[in-house]
Amino acid sequence: MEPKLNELSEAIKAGRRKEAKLATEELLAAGVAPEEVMSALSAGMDDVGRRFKANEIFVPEVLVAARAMQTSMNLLEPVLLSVGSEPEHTVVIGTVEGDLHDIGKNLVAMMVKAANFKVVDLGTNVSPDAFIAALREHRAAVIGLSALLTTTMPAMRRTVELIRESGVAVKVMVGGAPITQQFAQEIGADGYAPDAASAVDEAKRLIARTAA
Ligand code: B1M
Repeated sequence: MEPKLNELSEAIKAGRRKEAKLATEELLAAGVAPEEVMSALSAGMDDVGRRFKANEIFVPEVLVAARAMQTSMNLLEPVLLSVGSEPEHTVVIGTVEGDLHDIGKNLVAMMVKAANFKVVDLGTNVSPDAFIAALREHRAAVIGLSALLTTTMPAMRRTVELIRESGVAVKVMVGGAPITQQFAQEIGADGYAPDAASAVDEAKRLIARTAA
């Protein structure tokens, strides 16, 4: 299935949505693990990121690639979702105020859902007030904040500060390309994850710590 996985990466790079959809369907129908399909998607998007950074492509090309990736992710989601028991814990997740990037956050949400958590996804450009209101409404055990821009890292810091001031008891997990373990500690987050798979482990670790 290697050529088909490469074909999928190429379709993402070129933003060919229909091709990406078809390749994803074929890979899943052939029984390829969704995690492997996800790696092919990420490889395509990494290349898009590199070319965007080098000014070889611009926002419109990035957007069509992002849409193609989202189409494939929509097909992967039901396959990843466990058909197990009722979720015991809720995770509220969103991209911080001022930031419109959601592909990584969606991947994290998908993987966390697949690990049998209830996920409340608030989307992008989420204000601290909206995060806090959702935490109260859903009695979440964990909140996940995503940021992709260095310019929205202060919004992440502010969101953590306001969550603490609100007195809501919740574990805060942060992530996103510019976020580091050191920054997470600096802003008083409880946890940090560099990628979607680690975010699942981190959410579990934070919940186990609450229970202990
Ligand atoms: Co944007 N953009 N973008 N962009 N964009 C970046 C982030 C950038 C690094 C590109 C570059 O210059 N190399 C750069 C930021 C530079 C910086 O801050 N230092 C940048 C810029 C500058 C901008 C604009 C300002 C461009 C402009 O308008 N001139 C603008 C800002 C808009 C805004 O947000 N206000 C902008 C716009 C866009 C698009 C709308 C075109 C599009 C977003 C589409 C969408 O998300 N729906 C876009 C994209 C796609 C990118 C790149 C190319 C790809 C991001 C991505 O989806 N990666 C990106 C370059 C890059 O990262 N290589 C770039 C794939 C994704 C799977 O990875 O999101 O890192 P990632 O998520 C990972 C981990 O980070 C982690 O797990 C994920 C999966 O493993 N993770 C978490 C993420 N969230 C987590 C949360 C967790 C835990 C882990 O816990 C809660």
